[in-house]
Amino acid sequence: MAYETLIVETHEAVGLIRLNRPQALNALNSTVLAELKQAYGSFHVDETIGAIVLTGSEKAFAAGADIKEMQPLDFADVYKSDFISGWDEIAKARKPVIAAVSGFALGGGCELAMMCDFIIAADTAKFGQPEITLGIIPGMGGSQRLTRAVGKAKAMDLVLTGRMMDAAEAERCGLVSRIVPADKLVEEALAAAAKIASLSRPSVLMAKEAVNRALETTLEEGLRFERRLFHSLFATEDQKEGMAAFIEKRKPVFKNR
Ligand code: CO8
Repeated sequence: MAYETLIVETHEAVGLIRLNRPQALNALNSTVLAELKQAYGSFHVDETIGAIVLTGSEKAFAAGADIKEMQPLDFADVYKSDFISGWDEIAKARKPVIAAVSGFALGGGCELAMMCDFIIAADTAKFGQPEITLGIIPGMGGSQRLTRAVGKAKAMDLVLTGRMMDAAEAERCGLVSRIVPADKLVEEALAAAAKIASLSRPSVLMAKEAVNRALETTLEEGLRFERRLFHSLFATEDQKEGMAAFIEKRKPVFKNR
């Protein structure tokens, strides 16, 4: 399928999505959302795809929601259409999604990166929630996911001042999992995604569910949830294969069942 705002490719078992609105630093508008839903949907039904990488350009992952699209809207417009709620579908992707961030990840761009399972940052990356400078606040989860990721002090600093932080600060405070040279960003993200895609799909999906549950529940409930998932994986052929392969000193051949 041809996309207007995305470049979508497959690299063996990995789906690669590049945001592609260079004239607007990949600002997120309704077309980007509709096309991202389409691209995610096609990768999710494709059994050969085990993980997804979402990236932008060298200059910008995404410089936020499209301010030109939002500027004329009034309260009734955004309330009646439940503006932004469509992004929840992107956050609920079942297959693992890695954000590969180079350049600006601001406002909705930072929030989109945080909807992914983890963020690999180029050394040029800049993160921020500058909505306050526009007379609004983060609306795609910035006040919630950022606070969970980096804690109250750093989140308040970023959300109240609208300042940007560089990749090193983002790594120090736990927003990004690793920093790589800008010219190696997509290669490193694809390699991480390929590793994930090579593993047993049920265990990958359950690992993602278990980690996400940690943000939603008590320790006791989270531990119970983890244990039940752990037990259930002993019903898979891949658990037998993975452990047999270890004992026999060979590579496992997973069947994703
Ligand atoms: N929306 C629309 N257009 C944008 C955006 C944006 N967020 N960001 C950049 N652009 C456009 C510029 O208008 C410019 O277009 P033109 O050449 O036609 O004037 C082009 O991209 C290049 O931008 P600049 O010339 O400004 O490039 P610079 O390198 O000088 O500056 C910056 C780069 C610092 C990133 C600057 O562009 C900037 O500050 N951008 C806005 C950042 C921002 O405020 N983001 C938050 C937006 S609000 C938001 O995200 C709310 C999220 C919740 C709602 C989600 C709904 C989807």
